[in-house]
Amino acid sequence: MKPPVIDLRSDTVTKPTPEMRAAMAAAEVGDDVYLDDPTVNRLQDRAAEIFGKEAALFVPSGTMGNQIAIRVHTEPGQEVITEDSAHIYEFEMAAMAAISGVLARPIPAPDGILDWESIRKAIRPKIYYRAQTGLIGLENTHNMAGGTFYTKQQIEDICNHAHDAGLPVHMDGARIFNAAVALKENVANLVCSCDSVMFCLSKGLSAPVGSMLVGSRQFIERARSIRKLLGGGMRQVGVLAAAGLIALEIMPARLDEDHQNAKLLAELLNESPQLDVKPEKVRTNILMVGFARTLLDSTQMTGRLREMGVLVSALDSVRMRLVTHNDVNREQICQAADAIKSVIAQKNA
Ligand code: TLP
Repeated sequence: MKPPVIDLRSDTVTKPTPEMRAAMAAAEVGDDVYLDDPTVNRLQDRAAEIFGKEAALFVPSGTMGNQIAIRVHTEPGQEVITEDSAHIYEFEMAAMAAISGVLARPIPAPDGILDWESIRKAIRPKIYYRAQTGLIGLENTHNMAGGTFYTKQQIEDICNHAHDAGLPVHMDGARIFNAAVALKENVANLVCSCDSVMFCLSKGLSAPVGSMLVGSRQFIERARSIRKLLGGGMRQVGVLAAAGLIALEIMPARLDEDHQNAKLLAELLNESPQLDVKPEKVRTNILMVGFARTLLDSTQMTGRLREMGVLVSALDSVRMRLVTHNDVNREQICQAADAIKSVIAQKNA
């Protein structure tokens, strides 16, 4: 029998747990466009409560959640300040231009973590013929920087200054629970100064589908109508919300295991002098690995690993991303590290 594939491409690959499947089968449902789905309503109430915000909205994807937030916070012709490898800028098509008529104003930041000084310099002067800054977008954890995170103080500093300047702050918190767990911080405290937060149920929390937007009641009311405009008004979606409730209530408590696995993987790979890994920077579940010195390109690296049953994501020709999650255990992490080392050894031979 072939051993199971070890899929480290992303935590989006997680399958619903047996508890989720049972809850999905038993879910009470109704038409959510009429606000009649009791399970969706329960999920939204719990998300608002856990995040310490007035209201929440279930959305089909993280991308839709972020884009709804941008649309609600901005006017066409404005700019959104983001870090220059942020998901809203790099991986959501040019959705903010297509849907909201705004431009991204990307600025680089060490480890993907912005500070007020760099944001302040990117804010446009209030002159009528200049595009106006409409929103600041932060990402916690930061995906492309390797799961780095903002602390509560860093977020608060940016938000306080932004609010003084009359600007809202949206948090792309696709993996906000990973940040909260790594920081040993309550998630509501972590984001209390943000005007809106999107977080994903479908990544490390293992739900099959869905993300949440949280914010003020007024923000969520507007978000609900933009969701409908985008075709995201769902009907008996309590079957998904039931899995989402388990993701929200139960799954954050186990994320530390993923963080430990990512650290272990980083340490094992760091034993190879031909790989660039920084174990000290691995604090959550994402690990970036440079392999230029192996003289393998990413097609060779990912292809050979695939043949050995290990899936990884190529970032460019000499870097790959490995993400740990609920469907990969410690033993499989060791097997994946062995597979990567043996691909390098074959090349050297
Ligand atoms: N990230 C995916 C890919 O799109 C890169 C992944 O495999 O990591 N914000 C952040 C920070 C994300 O990492 C993602 C997905 C999203 C938003 C979008 O979520 P979905 O995929 O639900 O639209």
